[in-house]
Amino acid sequence: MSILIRGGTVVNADREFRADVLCDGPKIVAVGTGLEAPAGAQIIDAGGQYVMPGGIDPHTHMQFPFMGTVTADDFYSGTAAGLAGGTTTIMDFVIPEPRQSLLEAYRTWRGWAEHAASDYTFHVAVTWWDDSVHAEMGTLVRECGVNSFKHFMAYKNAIMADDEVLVNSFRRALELGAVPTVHAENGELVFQLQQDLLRRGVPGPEAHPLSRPPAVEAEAAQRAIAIANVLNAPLYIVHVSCAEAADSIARARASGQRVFGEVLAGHLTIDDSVYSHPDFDFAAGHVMSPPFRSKDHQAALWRGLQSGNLQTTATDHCVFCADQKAKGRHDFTKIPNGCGGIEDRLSVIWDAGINTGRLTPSEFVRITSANAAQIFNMYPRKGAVAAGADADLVVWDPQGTRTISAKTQRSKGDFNVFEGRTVRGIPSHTVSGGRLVCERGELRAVEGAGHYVERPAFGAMFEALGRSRVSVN
Ligand code: URQ
Ligand code: ZN
Ligand code: ZN
Repeated sequence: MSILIRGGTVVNADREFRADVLCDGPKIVAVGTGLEAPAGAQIIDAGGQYVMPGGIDPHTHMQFPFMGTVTADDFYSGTAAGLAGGTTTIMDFVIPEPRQSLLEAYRTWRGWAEHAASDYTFHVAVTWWDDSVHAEMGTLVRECGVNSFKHFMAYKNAIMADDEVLVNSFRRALELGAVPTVHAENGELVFQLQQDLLRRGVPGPEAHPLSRPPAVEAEAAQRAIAIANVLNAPLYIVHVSCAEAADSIARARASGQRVFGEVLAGHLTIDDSVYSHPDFDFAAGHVMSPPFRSKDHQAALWRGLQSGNLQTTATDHCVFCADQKAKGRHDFTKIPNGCGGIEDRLSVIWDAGINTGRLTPSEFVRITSANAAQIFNMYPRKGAVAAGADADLVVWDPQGTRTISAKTQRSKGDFNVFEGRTVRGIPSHTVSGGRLVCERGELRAVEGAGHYVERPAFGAMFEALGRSRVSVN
């Protein structure tokens, strides 16, 4: 089956140009002007619209067992929601329990993900350390197409990685040509601040941001950067939410360190006033970590994206419904942490980034797909509109509008942090793996149609980093 997208403006990370795009089966086979439609081809009229690489969300949690419950979106509903919003690839997380085999957890997540409607790939979390973890990281990289490992510096008594784990795992990742990534919050400080707040009689969701102030994130981000610097390892910091962490990344990059930062659509557009809302369900619906911050921090995150010091945008799609959030009604530390957004990320960032003049369309493509594809070694298979790339595309109507609401979303969540926001700039068509899966809001996602994306280890860049380590020593 072929699809010809005719008459649009193709937007890649490097430039915009007028061209038709021809897809044959799962691949783009031609990008150029005046392309002929093969017999039987489906034709999409992209006149007045942009044709961009489908979004890559580098940070999601589908069907994730966390804080005594499981996220509401499974791999089918979550990826279907993504397709509706123009996201065609997710990077989810395999998160082993402490002492659990990484390979066993990886196989479990692979099984769950067979239901995905879009392509998917996995970061694997390192939550503990011994020789078997060292060995299994090697197997994951060499045999399973995993080239990134995640470390949670928060969530004490659960999945938190201490400095011993960080140092061992960063060192091993470098040796293997894989990218270490971190959730940067000082888990000990969070734990102690939480206990202080409960003791002082502040058990509601308004205590959540008080237990995780920017300094707690800043310390962990700086520590991870320092560890990576000593080892000469690259580093990717997920959901950077505060100016201090963004500044640390900018400083490290200015000194030649290979550090990357990810920003969430929510952190760019929602501020911390949500936690003082009197309605528990509303405030708890926004409980995620790091928390939403004040507007000054939002401005710093936008500056980071504009300057190129922060490279990717994500959602951390991790959906819990009101009955799940209610577990923490009398103790905010028991509110499952996480919010949704996979269906809304592209529109929210387009509306707040392009319509305000902060970003150009090419910069939009960089931060919503191309940079993630490059950092995690999927480029140009993903993140580019080019012959030979996967036929994962979004036809973007810059004048189309939509008002976001939990009532109309595809996600199984019953809450939406962007509720009531009217965005201008929406997908008119989403093509995933060469199939038209969403047309003007009509979703035709197919359970199980997505494929696992193997991501090879890095070679040259890491060899160079290794050499510079030898010369430093
Ligand atoms: O920390 C994360 O990334 C996960 C566990 C989701 N929850 C969250 O609050 N961000
Ligand atoms: Zn996190
Ligand atoms: Zn997360």
